[in-house]
Amino acid sequence: VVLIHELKMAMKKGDLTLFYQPILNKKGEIVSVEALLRWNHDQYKFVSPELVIDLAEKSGLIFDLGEWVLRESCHQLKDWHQQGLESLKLNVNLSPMQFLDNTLVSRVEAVLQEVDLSSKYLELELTETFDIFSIKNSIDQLYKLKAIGVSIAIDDFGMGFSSFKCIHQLPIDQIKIDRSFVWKLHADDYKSHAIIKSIIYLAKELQLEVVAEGIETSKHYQVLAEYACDKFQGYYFHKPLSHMDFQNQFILQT
Ligand code: G
Ligand code: G
Ligand code: MN
Ligand code: NA
Repeated sequence: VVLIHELKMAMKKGDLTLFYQPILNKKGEIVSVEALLRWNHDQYKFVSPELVIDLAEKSGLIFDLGEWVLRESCHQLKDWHQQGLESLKLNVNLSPMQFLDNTLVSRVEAVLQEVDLSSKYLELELTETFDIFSIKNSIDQLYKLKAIGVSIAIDDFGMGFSSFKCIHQLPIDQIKIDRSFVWKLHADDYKSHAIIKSIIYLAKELQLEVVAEGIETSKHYQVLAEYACDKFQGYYFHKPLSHMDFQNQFILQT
C-alpha cells in the first residue's frame, strides 16, 4: 500500500524511466527497440518492473502508467527518427489489463497523433502468460488496433496455456519465442530444438514475423540463425540501454 502511493509519486516526480533494448534483423541491423520500464527508487535503487507492473495492476494505476510508457517511448522514437534513425520501430509491452479500458484504442490513437508518429512504427506486445480471452472485448480491441495500423506481437510465446488459440484467434503480426526455450538450446536437448524449429516453421506458414528473445551466447544465436529466425534480441547483442546510452552508441553525433 505504501509502495502504491510511492509509485504514484514516482510517476509525478519523473522517477520512472524507460530503457530500450535493441532488436536486430538477420543482417545484424537494429530494426526496433523494446521499451522497458525502470523505477529509480531513492531507497531500493531499482524496483523490478514485474513488481511495478503488478502493483500498478492491483491499484488500477496500470491505465495511466501504460499510457505514460506509450507516450514517453513514442516521443523518444520520434526524436530518434529526427536524428537519422528514420526506420527504427518501437515495441511496447501492454498489460492485458489495459484491455479492460474501453478507451484503450482511442488513447493509443491520441498518443500517435500527438507525437505525429505513424502507426506503422508501433508494435504492441501482449504477454501470452495471461488469458486475454477472459477479458470482454479484448479481441475487438485488438482488431481495432490492427485496423489503425499498429502491429501486435505475442510475447513469451509458448509459456501460456493457449499458444495455438492466440495464433488462431488473434490478429497478430509477430511471435516472440520465450527465452526459456532459447536457453535450453544445448546440443543434446532435442526437444528444445524441435520446439523452436516448429515455432519458426509455424510463423513462416502464417507469414508472421518471429523474434527470439533472451539470446545470451553466440551458440544461441548460431542455432537460431540456422533455423532462419527473423529477428534477435538478448544480452548477447545488447542489454536494455538508457536513452542516453542508446543515443551515444547508435546516433552519430553531428
Ligand atoms: O525489463 P525486464 O526484463 O526486467 O522486464 C520484466 C518484465 O516486465 C517483462 O515481462 C516485461 O515484459 C515487463 N515490462 C517491462 N516494462 C513494461 C511495461 O512498460 N509495461 C508492461 N505491461 N510490462 C512491462
Ligand atoms: O517478457 P519480456 O520479453 O517483455 O521481458 C523483457 C525482459 O527480458 C527485460 O526485462 C529484459 O531486461 C530481459 N532480457 C532481455 N534480454 C535478456 C537476456 O538475454 N537474458 C536475460 N536474462 N534477460 C533478458
Ligand atoms: Mn516484451
Ligand atoms: Na518475453
